[in-house]
Amino acid sequence: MASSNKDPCKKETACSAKCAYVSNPYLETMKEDVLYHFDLGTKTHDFRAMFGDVKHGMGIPSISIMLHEIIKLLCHAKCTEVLAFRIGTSGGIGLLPGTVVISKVSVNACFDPCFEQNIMGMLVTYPTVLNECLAQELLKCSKEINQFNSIIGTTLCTSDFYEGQARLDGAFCNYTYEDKMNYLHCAYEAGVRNIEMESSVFAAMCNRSGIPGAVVCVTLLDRLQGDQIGSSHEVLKEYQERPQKLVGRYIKKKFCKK
Ligand code: R2B
Ligand code: URA
Repeated sequence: MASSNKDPCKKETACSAKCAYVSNPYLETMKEDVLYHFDLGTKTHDFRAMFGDVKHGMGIPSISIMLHEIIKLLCHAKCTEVLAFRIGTSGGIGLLPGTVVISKVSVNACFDPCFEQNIMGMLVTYPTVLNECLAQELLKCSKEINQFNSIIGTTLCTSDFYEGQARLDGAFCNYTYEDKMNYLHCAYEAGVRNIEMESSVFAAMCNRSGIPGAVVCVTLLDRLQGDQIGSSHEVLKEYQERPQKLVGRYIKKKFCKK
């Protein structure tokens, strides 16, 4: 006779254990959870074996979709003490290109510290302040590396690279050079030091899940000087490695203690 620890009367669900990171009662009623964009499913893959040791994530343009699935994945894998990092590039305001900006908050085009999501016709607002302690620890790490300048600042998150970032070089432009400069100066006055396109939803989802998050982006140009990214491939490549270097060192220091 075969023995089993499983209670035959208990229905198997995709998410049988309670998990601190997700907050959706429907997950517990699902027999299987298919993470469509990753081509993974809880019935076909052993999430815990595959991802149980995962401690961090990263940001991409489809970051909202990715984070929904990453956060559920972390739950299925029963990960604990997770930190999330969005590393990447940005346009700076009043900074030397190559400066790394560690975000203290992500703001929208009106410089408000929130992310608005339209859910079934209703606008829901989520706060976008990032973990202060993590930002300070990253800044300390950058000083230890001592190879490039890093600062803590406010990050403007837009849904467009051209008009959304007040560029004059898009396919359309119905404003003037003066309008652009006025907006960027107002942004600077509001504490904004860089502009990118993922931090708001990243910060909002970190806050909703309780995962401490950091946004670490290098600036590729100073938007007060122009709109085109004109540095050489080699220079841009080296710039792009800076956030990776910084977060890499932080992870090593924090999780690889001898
Ligand atoms: C930074 O760079 C990309 C646009 O070039 C975008 O993904 C971002 O946030
Ligand atoms: N990424 C952005 O979103 N904006 C820039 O200016 C540069 C990189």
